Amino acid sequence: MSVLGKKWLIKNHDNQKTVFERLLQNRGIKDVGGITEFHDPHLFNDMEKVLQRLDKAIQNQERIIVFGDYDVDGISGTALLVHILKKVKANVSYRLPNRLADGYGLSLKFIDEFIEKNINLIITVDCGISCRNEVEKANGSGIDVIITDHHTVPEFLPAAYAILHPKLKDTTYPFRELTGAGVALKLAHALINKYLPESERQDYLYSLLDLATLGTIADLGSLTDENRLIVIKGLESLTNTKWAGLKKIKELASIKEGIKMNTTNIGFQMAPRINAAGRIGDPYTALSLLLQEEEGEQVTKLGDKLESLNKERQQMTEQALHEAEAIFLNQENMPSILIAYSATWHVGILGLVAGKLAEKYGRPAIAMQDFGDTLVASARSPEYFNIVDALTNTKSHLVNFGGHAQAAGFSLNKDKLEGFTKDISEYARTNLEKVELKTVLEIDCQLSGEQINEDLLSIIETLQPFGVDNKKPTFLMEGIEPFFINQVGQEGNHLKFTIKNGEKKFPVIAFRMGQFIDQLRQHRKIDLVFQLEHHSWNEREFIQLQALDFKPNE
Ligand SMILES: [Mn+2]
Repeated sequence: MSVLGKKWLIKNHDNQKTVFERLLQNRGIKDVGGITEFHDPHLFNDMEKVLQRLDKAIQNQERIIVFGDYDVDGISGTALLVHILKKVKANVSYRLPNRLADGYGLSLKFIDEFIEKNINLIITVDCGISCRNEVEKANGSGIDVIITDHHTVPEFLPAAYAILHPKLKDTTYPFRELTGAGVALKLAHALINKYLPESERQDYLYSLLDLATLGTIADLGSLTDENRLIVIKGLESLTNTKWAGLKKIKELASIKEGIKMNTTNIGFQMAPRINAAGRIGDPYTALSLLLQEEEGEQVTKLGDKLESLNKERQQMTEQALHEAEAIFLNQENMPSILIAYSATWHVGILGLVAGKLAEKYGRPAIAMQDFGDTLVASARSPEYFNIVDALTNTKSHLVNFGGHAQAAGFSLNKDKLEGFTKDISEYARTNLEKVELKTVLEIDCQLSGEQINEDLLSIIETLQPFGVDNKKPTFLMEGIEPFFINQVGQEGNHLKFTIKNGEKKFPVIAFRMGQFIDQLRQHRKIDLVFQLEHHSWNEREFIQLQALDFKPNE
């Protein structure tokens, strides 16, 4: 058994092929090139209609409101659309819901608010496709609604003035996997082409790409086709970003200006800071920061606020996780579905807690905030269990529920908790009976020490950016000898050692694996799963293995 208790899955055993051929085959691609030009924004059926309506609004200085979502995708999509609308002199303002007070999406009370504020035109970002009632009400009050969204298309569409959505049934748009910020980018692109002089177009589009990239990565967009191009160019743009707010967030994450950016910088350093605002604070803290035109006091103030929210979010998540684990680890057998609730857990961190539990224990997990009479819940699940099916099966206990196969949200009255727990536990037990409850570690292929060299590393680099549908290449080496084993890091959390395979030696870093030092020392030979990277030390650059898991070689 591996030290992390994971099931290792080698995707490619075809030794006739080169490592690179196997990496391409595993990703379902023939070459790494991909598309080099953005798709024409006019391939969206309604784009021309949208441009004409916006032209009229700009000419007459009608009041436009951009209504976004409170997550990174919604916030960065809103920011980029507001930037371009200001640039073309539209009379534009913006509105975001509060997760706690308003919940997701456009609700009727916002339409009342917009009627009162004499808004003429609403443009949604990353939401709206399910808002039939709200659109109807807006229509009745003489407000036009343009929907830009990427969420699951319902059976009946809202009667909006126009809809930009890559998954509409009759769409001619060639790529379906744009995120909310990606769809907003396409509208921005069309506006740039229509209003900006040709000499400015390319630079301005380039400057919006870093915002679109934040949304694309944070929303786990498939890094293929146009998303891949957005992210490649957006990461370049972010290296020396034009926006004061993004500069500040990079500074808070200790990322120096001019240093080449990667998807990990965004996914683990920048996006969590932006998300913290929408999770446990006010999403405007993040949006206002992204909208700042110049560096200065305001940027510092908003940045500091975001940083303290993010620290608080981290502490809250860790504390809740600790409390949840204490419940399960005290039980004799860990249940097939993990269910935990507390009055002190904030709604904004429930998804993070459930996600971490599901990932760590390889089974569905539900985290709930207890409001006394009601409970609000987030559920996460590994790919072998459909959580929406499970909730559908137990819906007689629930007030409402919704989501995807691996992530859902719901609420229930407390007097139903016992019945719900019993039924969904039974459902999970039955459906997971034949499943081995282990998280799977996918491995591209096996390697020998001789195959690890600079050529292989440069080949791997051509596959970047890494993310959804294009994971960073992961390898296995069997029967290797570890030596010079040391605990490193402030509390000895990490391991550093050297491995020998054939004649070749390589340094290895194993983050958060300090606790396994004895297992490493006890065995003369191990099997190691790792990724390859460059590491520089004392102005020298060398190849380092980053360990993901290991087990004794027997
Ligand atoms: Mn989204």
